[in-house]
Amino acid sequence: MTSSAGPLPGLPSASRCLVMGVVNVTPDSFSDGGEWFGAEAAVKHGLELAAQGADIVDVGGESTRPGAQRVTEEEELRRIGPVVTELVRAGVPTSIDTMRASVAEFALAAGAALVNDVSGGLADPRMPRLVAAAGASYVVVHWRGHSREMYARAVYTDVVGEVRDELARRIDEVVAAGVDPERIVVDPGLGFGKRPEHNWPLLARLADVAVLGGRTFPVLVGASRKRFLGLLLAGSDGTPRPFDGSDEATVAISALAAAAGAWCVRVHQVPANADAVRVAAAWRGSGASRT
Ligand code: PMM
Repeated sequence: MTSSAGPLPGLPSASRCLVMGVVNVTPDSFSDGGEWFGAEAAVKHGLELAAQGADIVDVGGESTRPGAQRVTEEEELRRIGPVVTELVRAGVPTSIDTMRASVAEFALAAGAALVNDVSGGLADPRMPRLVAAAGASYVVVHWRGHSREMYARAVYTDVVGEVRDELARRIDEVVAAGVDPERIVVDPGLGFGKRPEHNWPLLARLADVAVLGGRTFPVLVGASRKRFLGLLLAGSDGTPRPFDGSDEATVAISALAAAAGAWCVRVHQVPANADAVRVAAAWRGSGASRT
């Protein structure tokens, strides 16, 4: 796998793994819900993430935590609208984290460079055509259903093989809808319809996840603060680490994923992850030469 996939328009080019900082404009996202709920606080946070070294800032207005209820389209637009608009105006490469074509359409018109659709085009069948018509870049995430039902569908006999097959089918469909394959990023969807034991093999085999239908795609990894890290780091009494207690583990994943050739890591805390991807780039770069 290579992290130097061709440059995606409007996004920094990938001579190292990129860092995507997360701004959840939600009262209930699973690790930072409520913190950046107001538009002003969310814009300020996005600018801070960019100043700390985020290459892209990902703005979302709907929580996808397990069990979450959907928000209305109007509410999602109300949440993300001013935040995307202001970040773009400030020159920050911005992505929109949404499953709704209407929300993506607004964000793209406002200047967002990337559509990050955790459903890979399954939640809103209009999404792939919209992305194609806009000529936008598209993160296709592996997904098996909305938050309410996602654990019921987390049943695999060969998680890497099944995720690859299902992602390959999604890619065929979005390409058939007109999306340029050069603008597709794939994401194994850690935690989306996956239990903790499913996430680890996907991470360990990122290079396999990248190669679908004979083509190598840039890979995005979203492990930051996810429950499987809290469970890994549980105390001796079995109590999972709280979300913000898994930031160091997130940095470890970023270093490992970047060293394995990931295109981008999506994280809540930028500075240490920005360092980690640089360490990985030096590590990968010197692997090519003998001393
Ligand atoms: N995870 C979340 C939200 N958006 N997008 C991509 N591409 N990949 C992910 O793994 C992902 C995502 C959920 O995490 P959050 O609620 O902490 O943002």
